[in-house]
Amino acid sequence: MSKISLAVDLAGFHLRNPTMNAAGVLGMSPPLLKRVYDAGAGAVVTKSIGPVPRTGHPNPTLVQLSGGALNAMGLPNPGVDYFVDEIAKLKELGVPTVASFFGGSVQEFAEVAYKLTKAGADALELNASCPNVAEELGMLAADAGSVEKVTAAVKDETRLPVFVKLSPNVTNVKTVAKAAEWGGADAITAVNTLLGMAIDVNFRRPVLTNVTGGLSGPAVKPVALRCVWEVSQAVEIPVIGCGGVTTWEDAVEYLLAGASAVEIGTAVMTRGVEVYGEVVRGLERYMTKNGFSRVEEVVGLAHEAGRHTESRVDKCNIRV
Ligand code: RRO
Repeated sequence: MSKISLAVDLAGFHLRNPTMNAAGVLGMSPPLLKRVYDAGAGAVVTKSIGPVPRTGHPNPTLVQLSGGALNAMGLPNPGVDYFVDEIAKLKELGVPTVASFFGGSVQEFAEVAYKLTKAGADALELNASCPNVAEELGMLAADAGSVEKVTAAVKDETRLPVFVKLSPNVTNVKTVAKAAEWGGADAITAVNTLLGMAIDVNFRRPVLTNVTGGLSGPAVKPVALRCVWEVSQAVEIPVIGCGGVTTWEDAVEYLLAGASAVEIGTAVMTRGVEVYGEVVRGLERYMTKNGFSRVEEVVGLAHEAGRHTESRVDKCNIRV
């Protein structure tokens, strides 16, 4: 039997295996992200970086729930100019780095992308979907036209692969994914956190100072998996699955749904960075047992079995 390769290529960005951390997990410190890589991830993703430093929301910004975690960090970051040196350090450490970023306008997105490219990032993840800044920045991913415009402006400023990270908090994720593809996105990351809230029964008020936050972890997996399924039907570019991956079985589900790679975030809180190696080893065993020699052979396989699940709306020739 031919030797198994776990390597994947995302629009020219080569990964030794199809796992990365989800943006925000373990922040952006080079030594911490190096630990993710050393633990087995194929590449690392930074916390989202913006044009200027932001302190984020006041505490509490994170609450652990039975099915995952709810956060309203509020995009805390030191600003792109500070981060230029951190990218250089990650390069020195030999860690393939995806720089996640955001802006408050089309122009700001483009400027940050330009700076991150010059700094030496290997790929960019355009965060169109932070759920925690609705007032100031607007939730870009809710508007397909804006997603297309921002993506096109970013693509004009960089030669790097651009992954556009979408929100599950929309009526039709396919429409937004298609808009990103029209704007020139090289891949879609599906999806960011699910908007939610928690209330403290003793204080009788919301736990998070921001009131609402983004839910992540096992509870969101069925929603995120459905988004990957739909997005992979709507676009030709690769899809990166994100949402509640904790075990290798979760990762395989995402591949079968149409993802070419997965991002693992909240599981680090419960399983530590070892989760990356565990998922990779489990995936390798699964491929060996089932006779797959390349990850691509697994991608989207469940669609072949699921043709009968096409909805009546899809058959009605509605443009997505
Ligand atoms: O910083 C945050 O509050 C945050 C971001 Br940028 C994001 O993309 N997703 C999320 O759940 N929280």
